Amino acid sequence: MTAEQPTWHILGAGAIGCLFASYLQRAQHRVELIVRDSVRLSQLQENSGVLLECAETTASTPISGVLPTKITTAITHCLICTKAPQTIAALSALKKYLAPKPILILVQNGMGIRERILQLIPDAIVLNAITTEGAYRRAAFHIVHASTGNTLIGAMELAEQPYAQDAAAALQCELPIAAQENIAQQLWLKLSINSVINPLTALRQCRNGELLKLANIDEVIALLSHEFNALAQAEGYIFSTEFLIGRIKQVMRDTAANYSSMQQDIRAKRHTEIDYINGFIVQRALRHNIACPEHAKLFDAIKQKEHTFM
Ligand code: KPL
Repeated sequence: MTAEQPTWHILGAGAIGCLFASYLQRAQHRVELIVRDSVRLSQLQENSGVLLECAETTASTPISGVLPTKITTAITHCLICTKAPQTIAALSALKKYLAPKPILILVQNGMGIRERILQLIPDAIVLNAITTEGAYRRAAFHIVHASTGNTLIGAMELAEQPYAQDAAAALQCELPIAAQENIAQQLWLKLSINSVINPLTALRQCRNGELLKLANIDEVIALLSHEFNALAQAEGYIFSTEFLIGRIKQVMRDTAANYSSMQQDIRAKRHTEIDYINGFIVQRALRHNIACPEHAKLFDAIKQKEHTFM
């Protein structure tokens, strides 16, 4: 490791944040995991870092944890692994510790956060990552790397793509991480998948694969994909509706045994990412005068659920 290697701050100590922290630390990167409060900091210290279960092995990786108010190393590179609704509040607390032109990499579901971060931190370089690594939390700072995947990092602005290349190169570790040129197209594809699977599984409280057994599922997917595609095209992203339908059903099959993140949020009575998934779609569609009644129905239904426990 050379002296120019950055310190990677990781915001969000959930399963994905801990997964990246562990693999980066194991590859001898400098890592600081930003934890919410002193209770969590003590848990991390008592655990001697993060316990990572992977296939047959379970090993602990010492990770340095830091409270948002106690950061001493200016944040130059940060992986943002919080959920979309928590991101702005978490970043606001860190604003005074950010170096000029910080590289902030969003590793989360949903769209619309980048614009809000740029309002808060106008000189930030905000990149997006899409990861298919599967991880879940067994206990505090004890995670299971359930399935291996890959992570793509890219920039929404062409001029910022070199930052994505540098970041992907600087993040080298055992996890496959690469730069992706057309990340925006990939993010829109992911949005189409999340906009169907997440609210439907949350409303039915079922696993992803169980959606395929619903009598009217083909009709529901087709309606949602059709609305989504009209918006995507207006935004300059070209897919065929059949392609979207095929991908959505493929992800339902590939992740059949999983509970989606929104299903888990509703079950745990947590705020969901609906504002940044179907809410984002409905809002963007308004700008183009495109009607998205089926997405609006899902948005309203999830909001109603949230209101019962907020
Ligand atoms: O991204 C997901 C999520 O749960 O948020 C999917 C792809 C639906 C997998 O569960």
